Amino acid sequence: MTELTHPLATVPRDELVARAEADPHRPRFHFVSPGGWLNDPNGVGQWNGTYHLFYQYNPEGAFHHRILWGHATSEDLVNWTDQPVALEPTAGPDADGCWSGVLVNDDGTPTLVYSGRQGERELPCVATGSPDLLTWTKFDANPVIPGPPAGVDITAYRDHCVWREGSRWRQLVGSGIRGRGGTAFLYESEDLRSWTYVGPLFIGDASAGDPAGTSWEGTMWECVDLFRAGTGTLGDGADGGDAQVDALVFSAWDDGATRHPLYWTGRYSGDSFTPRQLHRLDYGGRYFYAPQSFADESGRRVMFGWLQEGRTDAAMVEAGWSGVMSLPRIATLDPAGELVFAPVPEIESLRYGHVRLGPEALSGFKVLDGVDGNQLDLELDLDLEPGSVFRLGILGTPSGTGDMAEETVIEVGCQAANGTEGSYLRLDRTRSSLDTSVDVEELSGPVALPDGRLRLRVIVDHSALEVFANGKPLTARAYPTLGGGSVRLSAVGPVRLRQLDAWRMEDVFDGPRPLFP
Ligand code: DQQ
Repeated sequence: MTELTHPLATVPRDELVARAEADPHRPRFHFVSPGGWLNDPNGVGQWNGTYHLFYQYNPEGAFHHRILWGHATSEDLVNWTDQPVALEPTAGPDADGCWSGVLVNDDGTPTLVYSGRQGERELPCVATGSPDLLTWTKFDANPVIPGPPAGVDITAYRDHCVWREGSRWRQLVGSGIRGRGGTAFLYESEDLRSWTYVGPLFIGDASAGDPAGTSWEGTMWECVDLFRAGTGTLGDGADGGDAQVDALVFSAWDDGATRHPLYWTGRYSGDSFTPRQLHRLDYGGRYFYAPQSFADESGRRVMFGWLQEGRTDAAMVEAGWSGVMSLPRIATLDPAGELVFAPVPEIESLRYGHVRLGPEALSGFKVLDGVDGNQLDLELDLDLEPGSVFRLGILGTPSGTGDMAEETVIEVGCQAANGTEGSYLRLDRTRSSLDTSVDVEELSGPVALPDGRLRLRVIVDHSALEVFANGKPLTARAYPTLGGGSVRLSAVGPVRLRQLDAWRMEDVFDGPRPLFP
């Protein structure tokens, strides 16, 4: 049990769970692994009513190495039951890791398509499941695609999006073409095992934009996810607002650096995707990485993402755990042809201790009596006049001299009369933590505030933060050291609070969970 095989496995396995559970930064109503490392959501879906969440998992310690597929199931997307590890490396094409992939329904047979890693290579592999999806058998002739397309100089090649189209299967594999940009290679198959290369669905342009910028496409696209986003505008005004809009989601990667999730809106038709507009998926950048989505049985587009850590590798290893799964969020298309998000309403079942405030004009600082803690769900409805700024301070601890020793601040500014031009959402973490080793980079992005109206949703779960400003998400992490949970509102310029609703949130796990259920 305590056998250590990797240089970073400095915490004995039988101590990981206890350490993880004792960590004040560990979320209590987001899904986290029992201990050790978690990264991408995989194989997300609903099967005979039950939701399945597989995830990249290293139970050896809180570092990325020899990845297995952890597995959890849920009846409500809120409470999760750990299931046995679904996939683990074995001699052959996945000897060094079972990397990201998807779950599909092959005429009643649950089937996983994933990236097997051997040495430095990742290749597509297949496994089939028992009817309850708990036992998985790898296809005996993996990999199902022997290598990347011949004659193309690629930066990397992995991760899958697989769907049924007419009588055939189609598959995208994320990649990048050196000197050009990220891409998704399109394949076709009749049986999920024998694949014909069709061509690149669409090739991005890594020379476009600032490589340091928040919309840079990267040199490789990880975790490509193509879906029908809805009916709306493709952004050129000529479509009358009722065009079919498809979304191609990817995580921009460059030379080992996980940058940020982006998506193209456009039109998938035939063998290609005609892109129209590139958008940021989440203003938290790498804090909502490698998202994967599915249409549930009621037709909702449900997305999960991986909340990376903002503390040092050594701090993660010491903590015994790393990585948080986002709350499942529903993606819809707004009238401007962009995706907007909201946590699934099922999450509201965890709420208790309701406090309501408003209406009132805000000026100066207002500490919210009766609303504090580090497991909160806050809903605010506000009117901002042009030039005004609204701030919400969370996870705060007063310094004793009237100031705050620690506080994480969510800020929304209304910059123009119509509320659209220049208006923004910003997360200020400069005073989040007295621990100087944690990430405090500012995160921000544009938010339209039609007529100055802002609906703000803020979910606080210890170090995990999910903010939605008029549906635009900003996901991040914060690591306050003083344990404070005060909530403060403040305004510069005219800001009116129509209503604030606040709840505390229950835990979703009863206590320590075994690393190998
Ligand atoms: N993580 C996986 C890869 C994917 C990356 C490996 C994204 O398959 O490209 O754990 O975070």
